[in-house]
Amino acid sequence: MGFDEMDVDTIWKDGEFVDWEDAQVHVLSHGLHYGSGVFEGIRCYDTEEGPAIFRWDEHADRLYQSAKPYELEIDYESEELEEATAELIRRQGLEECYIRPIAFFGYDSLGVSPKDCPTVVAIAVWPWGTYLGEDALENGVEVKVSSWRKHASSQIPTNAKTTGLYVNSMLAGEEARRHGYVEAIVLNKEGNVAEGPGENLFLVRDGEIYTPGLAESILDGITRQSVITIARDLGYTVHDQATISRGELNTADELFFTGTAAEVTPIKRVDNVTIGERGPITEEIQSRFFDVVERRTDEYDDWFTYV
Ligand code: PPE
Repeated sequence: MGFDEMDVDTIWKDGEFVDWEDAQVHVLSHGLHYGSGVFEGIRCYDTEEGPAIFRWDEHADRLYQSAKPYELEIDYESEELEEATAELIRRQGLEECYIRPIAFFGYDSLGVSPKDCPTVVAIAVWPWGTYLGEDALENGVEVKVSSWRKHASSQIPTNAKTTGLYVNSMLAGEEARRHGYVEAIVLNKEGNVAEGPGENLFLVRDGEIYTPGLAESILDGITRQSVITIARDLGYTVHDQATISRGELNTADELFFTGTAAEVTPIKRVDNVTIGERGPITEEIQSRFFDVVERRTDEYDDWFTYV
């Protein structure tokens, strides 16, 4: 669904609330030419206490951390961006939505060096349903191991959520979809499992849970961190610094993706190998995750900002 079909009309840009169609940038903006921006994806859930933003602080921290290697100065405090986001949600009467803060080098001059290019900061919110298809959460998705590899973390900081990185995700995801799959799994330079184009990956074997470690060219997903905590609190052993070989995908008892957009999505097939319908551990974690984010439990209340 395109933005024009959505009931949203306001964007926060550089300190002001502007009409949706006025949130423009120049075609010679640095960020457009060189992918020199950082962004976040955050969800706000519909709860009995009203809209609740999930893990604002962690997302804001990651935004500032992502900007550091690029010396991209973000002249707004987390609290200011959080208040602007809450105001966007209130003004547009949204009960639940996706939140997209972005900061990038704007318009001044071109050339790889951003020199005097100012930082543009914007936040948009809009309704965003299930990421990987209507029935993905229940029935799982079919994925293809991509022929594209993830950037090595010696080539680009893969733990920074940088706009330019996502052409790699696009190549992997579109390749998978051209072959009839819903999503890709991307291997790292060593040929081990990294993550999806926009998701982290978890594997279940013999009742224990594994997810690639931070040195495997992954984004340290906030859903990943939340699922690790939730799974441990449910009593599971979670190996969160695992190295997972490609072959282990085939012998997994269960596989699932995590991400802000993807939430907790089971994987039912990898290439020609059937993993199976949503497994019991995936189901337990997924159901607990939705109980948490939709606030059907009092636990983890410090993960939420009520709008
Ligand atoms: N890895 C990548 C490469 C990634 O883009 C995401 C989020 C994750 C892992 C999971 O991170 P987290 O959201 O903090 O749990 N992908 C975002 C972008 C999706 C898009 O299509 O745009 C997201 O889920 O918001």
